[in-house]
Amino acid sequence: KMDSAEDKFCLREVLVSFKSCLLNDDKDVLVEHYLTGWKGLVRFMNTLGTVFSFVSKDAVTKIQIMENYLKGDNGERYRTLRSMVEYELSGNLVDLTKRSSHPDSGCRTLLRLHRALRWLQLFLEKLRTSSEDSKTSTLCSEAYNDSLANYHPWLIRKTASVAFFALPTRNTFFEVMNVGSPDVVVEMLGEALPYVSKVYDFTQELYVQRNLLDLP
Ligand code: 1PZ
Repeated sequence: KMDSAEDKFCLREVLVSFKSCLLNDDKDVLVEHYLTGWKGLVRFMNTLGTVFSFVSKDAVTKIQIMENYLKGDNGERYRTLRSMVEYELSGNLVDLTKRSSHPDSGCRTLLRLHRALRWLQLFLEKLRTSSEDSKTSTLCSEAYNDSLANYHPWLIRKTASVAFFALPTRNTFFEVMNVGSPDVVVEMLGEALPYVSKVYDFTQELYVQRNLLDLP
């Protein structure tokens, strides 16, 4: 079937990846689909302009690190978050206090994406419940200050807060999502965000249990 909308970017599909990565009654997460979701988010971010390329570059680097583990000799151990954590911890493959022999463990790399997912969750929830005249830069920096900013040094916080002013208006933002009218976007977010929350909550719980939330 010919469908020109098919190859066009759509945020709905991206958020659906976060639904499809949930396994075993939300008690595990498939790494491959988690990364598919992230690649979609990066694509979306790149449509917002070059100002955000310093953000997407870091996300791409981290996605790449995780994909290399998946493709590597021990790829099977990286199939789900639970098995990755189990494998890396039991093999002493995680730097717990200082980056040294395992500076780019799957656990610490995924933690960075996990913290960023919290930002995304907060930001999209703010967008969903915002009024038409809300400023995206304000919503974005509020979400950032309540999440990622706590882990970033001053220079990155400063750069991020300047970049937020380059964000398009709420309406333009909704248009680039390529989902439909603002009403439809709001509805889609209401359906899809619970899946992002489930993925976030599972990961958070796993990291709390194994005491991994402060990995350097
Ligand atoms: C839609 C507008 C996009 C706004 C994005 C808001 C987040 C701004 C964050 C800017 C930080 C990017 C610079 C890289 C920072 C890294 O030092 C940290 C820590 O990694 P380490 O140095 O320890 O290896 N990286 C991160 O915190 C991961 C940041 C990923 C950001 C992805 C944002 C997701 C955007 C989705 C857009 C829909």
